[in-house]
Amino acid sequence: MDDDEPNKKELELTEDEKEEIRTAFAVYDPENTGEIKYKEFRMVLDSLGVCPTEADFYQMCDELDSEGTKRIRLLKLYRLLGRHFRGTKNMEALKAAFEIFDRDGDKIISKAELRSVMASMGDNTNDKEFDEYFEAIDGDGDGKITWDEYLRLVG
Ligand SMILES: [Ca+2]
Ligand SMILES: [Ca+2]
Repeated sequence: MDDDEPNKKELELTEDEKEEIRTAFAVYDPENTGEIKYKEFRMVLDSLGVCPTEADFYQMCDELDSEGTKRIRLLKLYRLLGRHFRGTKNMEALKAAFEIFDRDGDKIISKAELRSVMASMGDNTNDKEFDEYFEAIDGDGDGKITWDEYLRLVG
């Protein structure tokens, strides 16, 4: 039942990464039960440098705690963090791409910026399609794409 994840190979952790997770986990699981509470899970994530938003955190908990025991199991954590670590590996490249879009460097991609970069890449969507595309990325609808919104798109 645990073998249905696509791209499983790509998401596999290295031994070093597993060790890092195990060590962080063990701090909150001194009795080696293989399980920790949500609150402790949050601290494990912090210590691993994974800082999800509140909403993302609870989504992770839901995903990991499919039985609803309010506990996070180490074995499931490997899987989830595999995805996350693979993501951070590409973080530099993602940042670089973001900076291409963010022409004036204010850490926000405006509609005009996105439009002009897409145009320079030979994009020929019409205004209506472009608006729809932009709205799909602009999660909170404020007309600007933040780093978080961008990550949601590419991540
Ligand atoms: Ca900008
Ligand atoms: Ca926005």
